[in-house]
Amino acid sequence: MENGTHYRTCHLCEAMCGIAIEVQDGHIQSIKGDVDDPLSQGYICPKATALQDLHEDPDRLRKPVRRTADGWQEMDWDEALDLVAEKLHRVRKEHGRNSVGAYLGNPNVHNHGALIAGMPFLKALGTQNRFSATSNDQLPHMLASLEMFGHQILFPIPDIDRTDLFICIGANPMASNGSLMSVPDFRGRIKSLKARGGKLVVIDPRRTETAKIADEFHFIRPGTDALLMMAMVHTLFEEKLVDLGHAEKWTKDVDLIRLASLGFRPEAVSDHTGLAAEDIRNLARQLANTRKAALYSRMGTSTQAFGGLATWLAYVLNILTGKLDTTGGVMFTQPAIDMVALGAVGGQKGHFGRRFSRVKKLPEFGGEFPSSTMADEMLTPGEGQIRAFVTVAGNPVLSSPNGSRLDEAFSNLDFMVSVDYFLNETTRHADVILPPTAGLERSHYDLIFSMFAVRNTAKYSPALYDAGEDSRHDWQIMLELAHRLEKLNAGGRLPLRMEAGWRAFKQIGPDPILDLMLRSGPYGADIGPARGLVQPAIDLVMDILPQNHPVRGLAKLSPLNRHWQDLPKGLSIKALSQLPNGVDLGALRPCMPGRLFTPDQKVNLAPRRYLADLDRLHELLAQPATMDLLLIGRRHVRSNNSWMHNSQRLVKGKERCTLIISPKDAARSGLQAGDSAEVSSATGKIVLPVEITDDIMPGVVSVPHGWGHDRTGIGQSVAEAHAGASINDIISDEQVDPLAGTSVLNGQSVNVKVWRADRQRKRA
Ligand SMILES: Nc1nc2c(c(=O)[nH]1)N[C@H]1C(S)=C(S)[C@@H](COP(=O)(O)OP(=O)(O)OC[C@H]3O[C@@H](n4cnc5c(=O)[nH]c(N)nc54)[C@H](O)[C@@H]3O)O[C@H]1N2
Ligand SMILES: Nc1nc2c(c(=O)[nH]1)N[C@H]1C(S)=C(S)[C@@H](COP(=O)(O)OP(=O)(O)OC[C@H]3O[C@@H](n4cnc5c(=O)[nH]c(N)nc54)[C@H](O)[C@@H]3O)O[C@H]1N2
Ligand code: SF4
Ligand SMILES: [Mo]
Repeated sequence: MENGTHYRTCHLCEAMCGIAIEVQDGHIQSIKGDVDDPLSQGYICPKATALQDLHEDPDRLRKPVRRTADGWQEMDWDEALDLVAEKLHRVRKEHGRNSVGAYLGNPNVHNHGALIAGMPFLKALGTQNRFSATSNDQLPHMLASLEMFGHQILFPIPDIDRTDLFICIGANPMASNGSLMSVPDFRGRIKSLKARGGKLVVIDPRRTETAKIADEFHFIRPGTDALLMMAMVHTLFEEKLVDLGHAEKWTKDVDLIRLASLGFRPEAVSDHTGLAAEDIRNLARQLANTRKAALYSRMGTSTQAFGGLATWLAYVLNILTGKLDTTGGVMFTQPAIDMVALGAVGGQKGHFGRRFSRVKKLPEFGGEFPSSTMADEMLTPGEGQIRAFVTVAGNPVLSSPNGSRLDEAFSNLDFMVSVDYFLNETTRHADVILPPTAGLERSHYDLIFSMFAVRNTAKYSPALYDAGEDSRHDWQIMLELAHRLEKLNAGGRLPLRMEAGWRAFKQIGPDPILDLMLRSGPYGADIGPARGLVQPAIDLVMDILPQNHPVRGLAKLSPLNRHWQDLPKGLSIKALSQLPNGVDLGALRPCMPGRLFTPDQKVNLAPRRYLADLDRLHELLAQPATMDLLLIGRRHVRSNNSWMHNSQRLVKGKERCTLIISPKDAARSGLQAGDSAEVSSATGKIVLPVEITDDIMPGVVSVPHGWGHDRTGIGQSVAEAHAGASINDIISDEQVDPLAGTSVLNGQSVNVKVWRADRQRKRA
């Protein structure tokens, strides 16, 4: 590797910050923000520098390992891949294809190789028992987009750089750097917003880091956002503030929304939400009366008992006030690889409720069942029970509700394999762990988050480090397993052309396909010259891709795609390689109604399943406001879901896995500064230090997720020394939002009491 500066994109979170890595004699000297990156313009958060720690981490697995009576034993790749394929095949043959379960975790989405190879891998697994982080996360956004716009990933993104009013509900972008809104340097962007006379409003049960830079802040009782938003809708109609702007022509059922809102006067929801009626009215008035305004909602409003309704209503409020698809409102990103269009061409606009899970009859979304029912499917005997499991880049023991029950479920399987480079709370249950390369050892292109960014940009980075002969990328592991499984399924032999297809795919890897996607995309270079060399290989690959694989749609797209004629052209991997800082494709642009995917080309403002779910909201309102202590989550800028805790520079300093509690509730529980608290629910109990502060609403306590590294048998020395406790050990997997099956990660009831040291016990 050459000495000098290597530019790439940080792949840890959705913000896609550009980084500049200084390398000397093969060693990283520094990791800094890339001032020439068109999206992040030099901003990075502290996690970027920890990419070096991840790369150099001695605890990171680099060879496959197998569990034996004498501990973990290294294996050769071929031996490991053969063994895994054979075990999975055997279970499938004996117990049917749904006896294999699969969970795909968050980092897959930051990995274009895993995304491209993921579909043939899942097809080869052939199971309907698929799960992912989606149902602990953005499922309500996907369902609302599917029902209203006809496409599961067509998300309205705040045009934050041009808006004059940003209303942020249930999100903390100062810590998270945005989600379904890739927004590096949120602080800087809010500073600019204020400098142009704009305003930030935050609504959250905790006075978060984002709330602290807001011009207006309101506490809200967890789980009541749908009531607040319905009352805002009510105000819009009552005060004749509804004005859809150009969306009027292509939006239907406005009157159904008016009727639905009738029962939700601001006065009626005030007690439940904790907001004064006049404040609710003012929120609606500000949104309506500010021409460039965007209302944005995220984790706090999606992963709760009324997450489906609240997320839908956030979209509705933007539409009723004419903010959809307008400058400074909420707009649709038009990235260089348009996964929205590709998905549509491949018949992948999304689907919901086509089948229901075996045990709890929960609906599938996009072919996945809710993660809250994963343990049910493993632990409940009968036809279709999951007996073998595959995890790829996921740690559900810490990230899904009722982690202890998942511990039990995973430890009772016939076989488990994890594709992951850490021995952690989940992978410790595996029989074989297959460790992929880490971020700096592979090329990078943000297929997914480029679609959710506040600006159109594109960037491709080659691998910084050569991965070496004896390592495998995620995509290689997936393709190797898929190929073996398909072969076993076919009785040991595949037709010659299929065999050639697998070999070609493994040989070319994902990047030529990425190149084709770029060239055939809206800013693409002419497809012609690209075809020459790789086309025969790609033709073979097409043959083995599932019928609905988005890549199959490439042939039908072209740089001359009707809706995109005015865009700059010329992108390919080669072109992007010459622009290592990335390329700016401009601010968000209006693109409706041309980008609607509903059959009638109209926004469906009042889908039936949402109207039907309003009965539950009426019931909530009819009951007195709860007096229970409600648990919510939080994120910290130096933490990343359940991992990156093995980096000393990230975990150092003040303990972060604490219970945040108000002085009032602390006094009621007899808690004082310096104490530890036992937080319990019907699901379990955890112990953690308390932080007593007025920054949280009385009646609410907050615990971050992703901690709890004190389980036995994990191999991350730094993380174990900063173990913390797992919030998901006290979150019930019985509670889901019935609308979509999303986990209720915020707003469950808990009890809190003082914890005394003599009761301490290490977890099994
Ligand atoms: N209570 C509560 N629970 C939550 C949340 C919450 O707010 N509150 N948030 C939810 C959300 S939004 C999410 S997205 C989920 C995340 O939860 P998961 O999807 O389960 O993922 P992570 O916790 O990020 O764990 C990532 C795993 O992938 C491994 N890994 C990292 N990079 C790679 C890679 O390149 N390849 C492979 N093969 N493995 C890799 C890591 O070692 C780690 O084991 O957690 C959810 N859980
Ligand atoms: N540093 C860091 N960055 C991350 C991650 C990380 O783990 N660490 N994870 C990444 C991932 S996978 C995701 S999905 C995104 C998530 O990004 P965000 O959605 O911004 O995530 P959170 O910080 O969890 O913000 C949720 C907020 O909702 C509030 N809240 C809880 N319950 C309620 C409620 O009932 N109503 C309202 N109105 N608010 C409520 C919480 O107090 C919290 O402030 O972050 C990404 N970025
Ligand atoms: S905010 Fe931090 S973790 Fe996220 S992409 Fe930027 S540098 Fe990486
Ligand atoms: Mo997430």
